[in-house]
Amino acid sequence: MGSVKGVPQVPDLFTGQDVLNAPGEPEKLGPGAFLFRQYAQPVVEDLLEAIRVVSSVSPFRRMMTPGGRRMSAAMTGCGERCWVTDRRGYRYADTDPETGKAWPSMPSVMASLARDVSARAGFPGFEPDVCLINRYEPGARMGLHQDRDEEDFRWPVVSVSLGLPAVFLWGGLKRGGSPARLRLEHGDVLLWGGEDRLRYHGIAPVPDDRCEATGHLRYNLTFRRAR
Ligand code: MD3
Ligand code: FE
Repeated sequence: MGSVKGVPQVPDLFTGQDVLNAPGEPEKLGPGAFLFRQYAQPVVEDLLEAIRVVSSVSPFRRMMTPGGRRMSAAMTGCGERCWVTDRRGYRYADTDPETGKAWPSMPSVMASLARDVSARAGFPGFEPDVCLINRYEPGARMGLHQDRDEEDFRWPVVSVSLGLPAVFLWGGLKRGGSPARLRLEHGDVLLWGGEDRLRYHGIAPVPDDRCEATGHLRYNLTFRRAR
């Protein structure tokens, strides 16, 4: 059990978990949107190691949009399939177009975190078949978009932020209007389901900074059920 000077140590009799380290209640951002601040903190190093393993098989690459622009975030992924974009369009692909091989399987630390957080947010039985991994260098961004290439929008999307902080832009169900801004930090977890599943969202240009965990990089993991 952890010990913090001056704070009584009260074990949680029901879960056996140290109360001081127990994950807090999420912040409710909308009817189906939840922010679990620091939820991934206990496994951040394992997640970063899992990213190294995945990207040693399927390297990060900056993909082309159908409009012919290269995305500023580099991407890779793992699971049964992964989201890709090129001149032909956006889609889920069962093999990595760069390697011609299957995507690496999803490391268990990733799958467990996604299942665990979705059950807590009221989405039991979520079994992601995709973990898309985005890597941002300072200045990289992601414009406002909807995630709508999945077959069944009843499943939520779970996102984990690692490394440099960034401002998440969070708009409405229709294009237009100025989005709300939310700072996301190393270890924060977001979940979007239900009525909020098709909200427009994006990432403002990542400020130039350094951090202990990743140097000058921000990573984001998004867990989805594509089929
Ligand atoms: C809200 N990634 O990969 S994660 C993406 O930080 C993506 O890399 C951003 O948007 C990133 O598609 C934002 C937060 C997020 C992810 C999925 C959502 C928010 C969402 C789906 C629906 C609504
Ligand atoms: Fe998205």
